[in-house]
Amino acid sequence: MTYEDWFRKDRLPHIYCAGCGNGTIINCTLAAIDQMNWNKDETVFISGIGCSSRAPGYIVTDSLHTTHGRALAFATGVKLANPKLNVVIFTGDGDLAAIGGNHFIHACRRNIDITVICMNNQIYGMTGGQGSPTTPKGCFSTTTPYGSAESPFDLCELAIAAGANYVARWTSYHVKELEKAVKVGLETPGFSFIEAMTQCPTNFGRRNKFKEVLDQVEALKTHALLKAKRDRMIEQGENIPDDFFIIGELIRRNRPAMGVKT
Ligand SMILES: Cc1ncc(C[n+]2csc(CCOP(=O)(O)OP(=O)(O)O)c2C)c(N)n1
Repeated sequence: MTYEDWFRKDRLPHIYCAGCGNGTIINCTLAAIDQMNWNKDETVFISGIGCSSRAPGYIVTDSLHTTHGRALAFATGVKLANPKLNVVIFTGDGDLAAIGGNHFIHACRRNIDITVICMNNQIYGMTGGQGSPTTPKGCFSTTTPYGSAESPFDLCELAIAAGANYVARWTSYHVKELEKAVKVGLETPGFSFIEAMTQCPTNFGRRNKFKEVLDQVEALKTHALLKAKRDRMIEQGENIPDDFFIIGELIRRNRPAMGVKT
């Protein structure tokens, strides 16, 4: 497990709650990065603000822990100033899609050669559980005490529509698939977006009737529908329940990209 070399052990203990899925996603990302044979001096991790955005602090390379929602603006600057660098972003659903939403669509449109890992726990974790743009309809948060009345964003569909070259979604349950998807994202020139659905037992689970951490992981597993199966169901005219989400590689293409190594 050579990817342990990437951990900054002097920063432990970490801030994550017991049962949080973020560590799993960081592990999957580092396992993928470790297979790239990248030089640590040429690899930069960038994040905004949130629990998920604390991830770069636990990694030995240089990193930028920036302002809320602005990870992609900083990452764009870093990559365009020095295209030789490998730039990886950790972000949360609030950081990326609420305050950072505009940066997200434009980074996809520009198709900057960076890889974004979004830990989607469907809530603002760090600030105590406010609803985010991905909080599912009917779910409880401090700002939706009667259940969210809004339709959530599908972050992957957004990234595809805005122009990203590579888009995939997995969960903290699907560790092998997630690791592989991150690796393909790292290898694909242009903007790569990997959404990792994850459990937040403290702020989402407690409010949404998940008594145990595993109940929430189980829900991620049972509500995840493989893209190929979804396509078959549509062909056969079957209904896809509203509370299901699609997992798998959702797009891989070769649009003109910016900041690609020459
Ligand atoms: C300009 C600004 N507005 C609001 C905040 C407060 N704030 C910090 S983290 C956060 C939300 C984090 O949610 P998310 O990005 O989903 O990450 P998580 O903590 O769930 O991983 C907010 C609103 C801030 N730091 N800066």
